[in-house]
Amino acid sequence: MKLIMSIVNSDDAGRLVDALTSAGYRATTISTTGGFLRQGNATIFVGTEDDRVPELLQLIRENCHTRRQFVNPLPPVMEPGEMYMPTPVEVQVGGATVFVLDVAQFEHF
Ligand code: 2BA
Ligand code: 2BA
Repeated sequence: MKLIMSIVNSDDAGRLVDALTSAGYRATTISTTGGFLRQGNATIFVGTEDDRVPELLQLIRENCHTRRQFVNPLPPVMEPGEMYMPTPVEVQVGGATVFVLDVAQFEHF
């Protein structure tokens, strides 16, 4: 058995969970925050059998889209009287960041 942990854009999470449950997967979603952009994203956990992982990855691929976003980098430490003009930096975010973990034991009481 595997535990698939997917970090996805909040806008894609609902559609992805619908697709997963329709395909018979069980899923749990938690609200998370990206360390770099400090914006909300969603982390979806799915525990499933090894042979269902490829289909699951395909569903993630189909339902999560890549976006380009502009961010202002954190300002440097300033001396008194210095001025800082922030230049936005373009980053590519998502589709999805997916970790596939081996499950040592699974119980459902
Ligand atoms: P954030 O940390 O908010 O990162 C958003 C996007 O900013 C990233 O998109 C990446 O393009 C860029 N980025 C992140 N850290 C960077 C850095 N140190 N230097 C330069 N650019 C950086 P994605 O790679 O698609 O990641 C989307 C979200 O997935 C991330 O949000 C984070 O919450 C999570 N994530 C991605 N890789 C991860 C990893 N290896 N471990 C844990 N979480 C990860
Ligand atoms: P349980 O199987 O007891 O699951 C309770 C909650 O535990 C689930 O809430 C989900 O958050 C989490 N969970 C269970 N198995 C999981 C797994 N393999 N991976 C990740 N998270 C897991 P809900 O998703 O709201 O489901 C409530 C109940 O609805 C479930 O109780 C199950 O009886 C049924 N159910 C869930 N998904 C289903 C599906 N795709 N088809 C048919 N019945 C489903």
